[in-house]
Amino acid sequence: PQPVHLSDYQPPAYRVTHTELTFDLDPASTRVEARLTIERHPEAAPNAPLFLNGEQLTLESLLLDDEPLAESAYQHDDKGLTVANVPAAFTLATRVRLAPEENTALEGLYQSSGMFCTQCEAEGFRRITFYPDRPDVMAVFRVTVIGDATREPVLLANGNPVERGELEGGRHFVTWEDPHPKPAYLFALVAGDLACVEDHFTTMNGREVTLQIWVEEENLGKTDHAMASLKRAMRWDEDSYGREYDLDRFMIVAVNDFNMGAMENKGLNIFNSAAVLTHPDTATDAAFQQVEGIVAHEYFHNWSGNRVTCRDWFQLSLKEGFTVFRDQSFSADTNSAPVKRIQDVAFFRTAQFAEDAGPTAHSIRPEHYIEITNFYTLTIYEKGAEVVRMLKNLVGWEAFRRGSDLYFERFDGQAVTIEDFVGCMAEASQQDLTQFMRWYHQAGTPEIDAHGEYDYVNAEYRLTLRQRTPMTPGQTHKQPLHIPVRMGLVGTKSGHDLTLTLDGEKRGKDTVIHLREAEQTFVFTDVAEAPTPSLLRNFSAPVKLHFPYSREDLAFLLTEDSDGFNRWEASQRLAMLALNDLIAAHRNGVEKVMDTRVIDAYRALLTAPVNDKAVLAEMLKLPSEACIAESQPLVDVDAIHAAREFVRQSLGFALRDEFMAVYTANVSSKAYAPTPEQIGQRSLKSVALAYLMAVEDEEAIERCQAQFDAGHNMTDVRQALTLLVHSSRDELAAPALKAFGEKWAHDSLVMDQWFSIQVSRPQEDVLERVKYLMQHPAFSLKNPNKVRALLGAFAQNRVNFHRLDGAGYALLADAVIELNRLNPEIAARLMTPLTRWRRFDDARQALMQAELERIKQEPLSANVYELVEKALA
Ligand code: BAL
Ligand code: ZN
Repeated sequence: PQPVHLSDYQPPAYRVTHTELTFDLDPASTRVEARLTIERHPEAAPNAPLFLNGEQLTLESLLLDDEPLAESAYQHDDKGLTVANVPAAFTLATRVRLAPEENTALEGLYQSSGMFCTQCEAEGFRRITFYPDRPDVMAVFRVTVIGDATREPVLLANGNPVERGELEGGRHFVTWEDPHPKPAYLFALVAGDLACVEDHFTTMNGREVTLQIWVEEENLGKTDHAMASLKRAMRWDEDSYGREYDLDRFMIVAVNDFNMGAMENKGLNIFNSAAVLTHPDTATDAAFQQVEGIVAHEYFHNWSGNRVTCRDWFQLSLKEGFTVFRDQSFSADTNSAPVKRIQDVAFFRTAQFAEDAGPTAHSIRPEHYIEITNFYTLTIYEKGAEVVRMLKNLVGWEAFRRGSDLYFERFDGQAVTIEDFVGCMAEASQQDLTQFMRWYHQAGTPEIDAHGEYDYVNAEYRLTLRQRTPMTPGQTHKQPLHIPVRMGLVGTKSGHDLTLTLDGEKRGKDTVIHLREAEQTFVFTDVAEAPTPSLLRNFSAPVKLHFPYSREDLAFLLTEDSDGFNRWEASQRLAMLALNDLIAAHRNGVEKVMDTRVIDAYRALLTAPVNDKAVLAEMLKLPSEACIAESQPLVDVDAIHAAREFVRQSLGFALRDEFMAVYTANVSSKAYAPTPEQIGQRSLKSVALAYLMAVEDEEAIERCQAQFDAGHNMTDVRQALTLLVHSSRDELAAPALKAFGEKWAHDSLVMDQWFSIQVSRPQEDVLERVKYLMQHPAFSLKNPNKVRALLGAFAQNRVNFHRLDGAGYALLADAVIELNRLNPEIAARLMTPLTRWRRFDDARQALMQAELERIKQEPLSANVYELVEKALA
């Protein structure tokens, strides 16, 4: 497979103005007729050939202006059709056949649980019909779907239904029109036996919109939260960004087999059922929050993505980074803002930093790719969102909003670039964002080495920041970035934020300093007492910041910092210092000794009055093993696990009564609601129970068992089940797992949780268990959710996946090889942990490399090929 380069971009020579499609659905042989109205671009050469992408299609007929094209007039290969001589304006009609039932890649038109559905982003439409399948070709679509009236009573496509009727042989049809020109990747079709929950929304200009969520009949009781979230998101986008919905109806469909979380097709969002269905009995708080976020994300794409889309796939972050930023802001406004930020950052620093440090590191706007589906990454999405967040903070909300308005107005109905977006921000704010643009071009996580000195005599605090971005594949030389560092100086005696004076200018008690050079020193004057700096508040830039904090400094910031985010940050840094000592002790075979300062800090947290329970819960959580690994020069899986367990148990023993008091105080029999208050209460209770279960406290075991048996809601049940299953006592684990598995055998999404919980346990039997569960009737390699729940979760189980005999790697590689044939996109994602082999010790490196070499011997999909090549380069 050949790479595609951004520098090779050429505007399309031909544009499609109208696309008429007719689908005659059949699982084995669906007929697709397309009639495209095509115009040559005024600036294109008159002899420019017409190219239409098309893959895995059986071409039955091809007409140009209603005349059959001679075979000599066009070329057909495995990538598409090229027609050498075409007029300046014409129609092209094709008829093709395809087999949805054989489509296990879940791109294009496929079947899921008997229903037909589509996934076209990024390049799935070319598996449906011959078409210029690129986002800068935007057409008005009219789509007729013909199906079996019994098997497919519901026939959906984008836009509004304009005609329907009965046909011979028990067939029927519905015709849909979408008045908004769109690229092919936003096309969608769904046909099946679906039931619908309907609601309404009145837009800010008084237009009535019908809202529908289509699900399998048995899931009708699981749509309330998604619907409520949708309505909140619609209102929020009006209030925050002035964006109104633009069709008469907005539909969401839940499907069981889906590669992504969801897809923003115009007017017809298709969702992975895991990203839309919730019920207190079956979904956890985290799932409720995720559904809210994803529903909002897909809805927000209607503007940031659909009305204004990407010129080419190198611009993917244009729509994804902006939309993730929008959904994060929505969730922050709707729930607890500090907790949302803490959770997002904890995830980001674990997962995106790992991507940046590995062989697939790429800039937010990559320069080239082989397979674009490999680029739906944390860098494009989450780092893209961090960059948009920085932009908002740099120019201020008002200018950002003006820039956003300008962007939507100027580029409505167009396919544009990241420069267009940032250009609007620069214009609206009158700021020069030239250096800022480097964030989009430069890969890797910038690191800031900071140190400060207090000069008592002159009452000055000198803060020196030095930035560097490590080399990443293909990018050896990095330039200094514009890094906004939000900060305060906390008086070490008073515990108060000190007033900041920088370069003679009074800055209040919290300010942003701008690091633009490789090294800069900021001199604060009139600093009345020795301060402890609170740096990078609210994670004001996606960087690693190193400051030589002592444990006393951190214990101080943990309680005294006025910035909630940095109080959490102090808790994490303090824990990390202790963990690092214990990791070293483990490696050196020295007895482990718990740092009592951590115990004291936790005790202080547990006994102080509680402001926000959810924030407290986050502060009490230790960094995950994956997060700890990211901070290590070389990952020692066993030492990290042992150190973290040691800290958990030490805290559990030392603070047993405090944790029990917190647990007891937060038990509630109130009816479940996914409110921030209740969620905070449950998470605090869960954290406390986890520490108590770490030491297998007898009373805690009873409480845990009771919480499991009570079955009050899935959040409580899942937490209790996890703790029982992850305990060392099989007499606790086995019956609970069995009971849960039997109770929920009928519910696929709950069974996914059942899979994940058991393959995440630290015990050594996990590998055998994974093999056994792969034969379980509820498991299927063809279902991405199952793959993620079982194999994906296993690959996150660090001690077991990284077993020294290499059996974990071999198991994953076997699955990748099989999935490479079935579903290349999922195969590539599943393989990611193996690509990070350079981070581990020699023995593991060799084992992981050997598995990559074994994968490489296979006839590979472009997805897996690209990843293997990068991993072994
Ligand atoms: N556009 C693919 C799914 C999403 O990011 O919303
Ligand atoms: Zn998106």
